[in-house]
Amino acid sequence: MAAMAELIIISNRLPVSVRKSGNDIEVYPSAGGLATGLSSYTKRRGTKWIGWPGLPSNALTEADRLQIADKLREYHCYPVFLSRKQINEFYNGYSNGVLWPLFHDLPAHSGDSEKNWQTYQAVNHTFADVALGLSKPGSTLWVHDYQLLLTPQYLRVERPNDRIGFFLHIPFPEANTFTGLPHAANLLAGTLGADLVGLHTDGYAKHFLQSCRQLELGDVAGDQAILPTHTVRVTDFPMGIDYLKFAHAARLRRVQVEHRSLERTYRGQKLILTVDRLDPAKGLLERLEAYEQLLSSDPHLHEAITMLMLVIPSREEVPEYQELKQRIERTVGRINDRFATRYWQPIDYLYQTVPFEQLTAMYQRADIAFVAPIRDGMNLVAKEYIASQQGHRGILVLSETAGAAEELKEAIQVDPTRPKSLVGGLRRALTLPRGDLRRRADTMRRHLRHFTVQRWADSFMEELQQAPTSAASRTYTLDDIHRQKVIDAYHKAKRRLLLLDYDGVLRSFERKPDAAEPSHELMALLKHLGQNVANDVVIISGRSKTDLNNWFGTLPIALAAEHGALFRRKGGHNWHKTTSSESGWRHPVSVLFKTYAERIPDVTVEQKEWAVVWHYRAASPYQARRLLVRLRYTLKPIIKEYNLQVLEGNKVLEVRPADVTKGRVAQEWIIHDYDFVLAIGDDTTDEDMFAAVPPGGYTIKVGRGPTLAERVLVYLR
Ligand code: ADQ
Repeated sequence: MAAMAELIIISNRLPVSVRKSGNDIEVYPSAGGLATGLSSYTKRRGTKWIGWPGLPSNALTEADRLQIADKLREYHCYPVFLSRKQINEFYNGYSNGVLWPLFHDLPAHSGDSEKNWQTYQAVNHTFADVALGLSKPGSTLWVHDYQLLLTPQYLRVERPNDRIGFFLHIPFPEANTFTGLPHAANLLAGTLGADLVGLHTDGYAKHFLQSCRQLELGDVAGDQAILPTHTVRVTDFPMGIDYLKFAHAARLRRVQVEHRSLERTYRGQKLILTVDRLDPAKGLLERLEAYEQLLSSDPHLHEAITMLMLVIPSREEVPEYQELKQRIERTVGRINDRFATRYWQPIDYLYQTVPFEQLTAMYQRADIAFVAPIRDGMNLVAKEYIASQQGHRGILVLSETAGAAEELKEAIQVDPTRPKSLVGGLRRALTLPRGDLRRRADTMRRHLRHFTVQRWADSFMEELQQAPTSAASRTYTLDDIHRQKVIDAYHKAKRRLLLLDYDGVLRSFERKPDAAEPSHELMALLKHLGQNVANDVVIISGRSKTDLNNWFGTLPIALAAEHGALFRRKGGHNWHKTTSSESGWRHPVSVLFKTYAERIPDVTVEQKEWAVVWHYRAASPYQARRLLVRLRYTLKPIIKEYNLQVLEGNKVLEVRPADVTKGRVAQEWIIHDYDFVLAIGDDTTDEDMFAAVPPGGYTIKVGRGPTLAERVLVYLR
């Protein structure tokens, strides 16, 4: 865990709930995933958790409030009191009537009124004010979820130098959907008050950045949104579970008792389990209908299977949720009426919160977990089920549209909107061979054991601590004054050298490297600069000479490929190599890279003339990161033996001879007499180039992160 300043967590609800009984206030912990993940932080002095305690303030006397605040303090919690009207407009109205459905690709229901939006803003402000009042400048502030999208910005205004993180627990919709929202730009600008925005999947992060682009909020480069005031990193942190808690639950006596009771109830039956909050996004009706179809088409299953549907009450004040509850219950009734026999009822339906012991006993007993939300940010139930399974016999049927599907590839994945796919998924789950079940479950379990919720919280915190504070990035920002200085120096100079990186500098990143071809405007600009006899323009890139030749071969500029292993002078046709190394290293490195690439989808191995590259931009970031740890380790002896270097670029791992650097190739030009040298780069490979620039030259890094460059570029127009 990184050393850290005072931590303030801000979320709509606290990790404890408050109940009023008579004149007394009772506070009891409600151990959700978030509370578990953050428990090692919340126990420390200086950590405060701010949120609504769950009771409208109208129902509370002044004495109640004092009592609540007093009791909450024992849990490091601090209340934000909200009136019934505020809860109606901010929570039920705007958060759950507008944002929740839109973010889950569902039709919005009530709540899209100006009044609700006003209250949403005001309440977000109140959360920020309470947090500011309880913390000192220099704190770390971590805001959670869609109810508080504007809070980071309100905090930022008062605390330009604090570290502010934001995590979204629900999906982020496609940019075209999001930007259709009347206040989309305000909401996004609000969230961009943070230094780090975390989402469950890489896809959601992409949608977020794409929305920034569409709404012209800052410049987007790689996974960063670069704003005039600070740079925001937007990336995925898939949330895990408290693995050991579920894996070891079977040892608890109360769990064993529950389990035995379930064994008795469902003796001889295949048990299909569903566990969800009551919510339109969870696709409960669709699942019921699929089950009905299965029973009607496969009569041999009658009396041999049961569906246990556990529904946790949620947002009971919202009319749409009340209606949904009635529809679910009617459907359950209808299916039971249609198929029940004297000895068997096809669906057992429970509408209640159940204690942990009972829930895990259900997970253990279930043969199939049927997790088929229409859309879900992550879905922890899927993960909890896998972790709880003891006999390696359980199988997970999982929506491809749940965030968890990106990690749990071995689940039987289904399309929750297609009844055929749901029924097919259930049928497959019922007939999968035992060996196959075991293999799938083992792979998923290994993943979950590693990527726990504790690790999730730690990695978010570490990343947040690494983010440069806003003030630091402002100090190095290429502001108007400095930009003018560079332009003036350029005009005064007689011999100029421009050293330019390509990807991430002249062109933004694409998922597939081939797609990042230069625009017509860029080509025209390079041509214009190159034609000037006073200029030497050099593109120094990690790309192959073929790519560079194809794109820039006809321009009057020089090219350096493969991070400086090869270069071609302006107007020349021959490529020269800079390294003195032999090529015996290539074979062992390639074999290793290929072996690792086969373990996960969407990783590719590129063979360059002087490098072998492992590309993982398109792969699941978590799986890729996990493999990278091992890959680096296995590479070590080879690196030593052949005097190589490992280079970690933007979602690439590259191995090449140690004497190949952008700095070394830059020397081919720098040794000549220039009175203006400008180098622009964006990643660690460009640091060698910056280091080679003589005093008086200009070095600019695009994006954030530690750098030798003199300035960090904010506007790239
Ligand atoms: P939820 O929509 O609430 O969370 P989920 O991730 O499945 O969905 O978490 C539900 C939690 O409630 C689980 O930990 C489960 O054990 C518990 N639970 C469910 N039914 C229960 C019952 N009847 N009794 C007791 N406990 C029950 C939101 C997002 C998700 C995202 C999480 C975390 O919608 O997509 O995964 O936040 O970020």
